[in-house]
Amino acid sequence: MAILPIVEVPDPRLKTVSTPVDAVTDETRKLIADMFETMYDAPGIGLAAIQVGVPKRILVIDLQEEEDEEGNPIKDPRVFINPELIDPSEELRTYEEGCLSVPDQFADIERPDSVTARWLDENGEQHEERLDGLLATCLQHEMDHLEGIVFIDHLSRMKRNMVLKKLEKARRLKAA
Ligand code: GNR
Ligand code: NI
Repeated sequence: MAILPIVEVPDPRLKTVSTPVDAVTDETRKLIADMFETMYDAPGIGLAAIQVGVPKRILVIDLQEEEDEEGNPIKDPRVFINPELIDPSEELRTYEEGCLSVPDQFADIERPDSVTARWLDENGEQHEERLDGLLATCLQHEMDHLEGIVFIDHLSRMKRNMVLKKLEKARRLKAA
């Protein structure tokens, strides 16, 4: 397993439309293992393959919402290969989103509150499930990455430029 470098804005690779996985192989499973290691290390609750430079339609998510008696997060790893969204709810919900490719920047984004998702798991088996809450939000955020969209692309140009300026400033401070 390996922690992979995370691609950050304004890297043009984040604008790539990722291509479907045609067969789930050992190579796919190795990438997925590396994606989980990278996501847990970051730490983040989701990661799309393009965020580690691989333009394939693969996502990993772990909300880690549950804790054990010692207060340590209980792992709940979920893999989504070639995911599709069906039947998004008319009801929207606003969540303050962040992204490992836009480090330390957050903004309110409105998305459908619940969605039905269809996807393949790491064994190539198909799943279909109605998802809501943070999982629905996170899945939609990750699926945007597969289309080359980052959450700040949902903001007005003025708000997006504000976030990008703050990010540049934080990077300059870090480099100094
Ligand atoms: O770690 C992450 N947190 C998060 C918070 C709210 C909505 C979406 C996310 S996903 C993000 C990790 C990431 O960049 N995935 O692409
Ligand atoms: Ni992201």
